[in-house]
Amino acid sequence: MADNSHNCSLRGKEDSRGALVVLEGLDRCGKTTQSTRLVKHLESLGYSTELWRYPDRTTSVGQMISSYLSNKSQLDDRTIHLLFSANRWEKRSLMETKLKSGTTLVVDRYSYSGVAFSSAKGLDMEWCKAPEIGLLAPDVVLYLDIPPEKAAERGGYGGERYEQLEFQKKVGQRYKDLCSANWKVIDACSTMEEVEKQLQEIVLDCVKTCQEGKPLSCLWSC
Ligand code: NYM
Ligand code: MG
Repeated sequence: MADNSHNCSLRGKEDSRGALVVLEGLDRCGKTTQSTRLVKHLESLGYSTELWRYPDRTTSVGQMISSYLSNKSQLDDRTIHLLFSANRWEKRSLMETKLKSGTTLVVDRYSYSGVAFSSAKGLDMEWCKAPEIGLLAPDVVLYLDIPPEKAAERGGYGGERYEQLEFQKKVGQRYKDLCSANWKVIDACSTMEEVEKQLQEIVLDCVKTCQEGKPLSCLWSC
């Protein structure tokens, strides 16, 4: 029998990488503020970190999405769903390269937003998940939990499509259906500092595990 111990000890080093950290939640739950603060914190500890967000409105697909969200264009529900997904696919290989080079990515919204928002419109959840299969799976999903009514009170919504209380209630329900083992649910009604501290603890742990060596995996297998 071949002795695999040498291979096993090598595996850790080969799999050393940055962490894929995703923040999810309803509009106005504080994701953008918290992801920005989290990146600053990781950088201050010396970890190579980048802040990403979806939709990435800078690409041509992203511009179509942005125009739809600001009600400047109309699109069929399935069409816009596939555009959101394409917007993730167009960044997939860069995402893999960055993670493998040791950079941690803190991502403001990901596939779960895609599935939660589109299925809240009435599209079948499995149909919504299908185009996301094969994208990189996050190491942790930080769900900033807030009652839709509370989110609506926070300075109101910006007027983009989907920013309506009744719709957000449905989205919240879909997120609950999607919640799985690698999700951490954080009470987003706590103070900004409390939320920040909780996120830091969870993420630091995750970053260290990935640095020690953890293979990348794909949605929706875990
Ligand atoms: N959204 C976001 C989707 O409907 N599907 C997706 O795949 C993603 C990533 O876009 N209301 C929705 C959720 C938000 C809106 O996002 C714009 P943000 O984070 O407000 O820029
Ligand atoms: Mg928004």
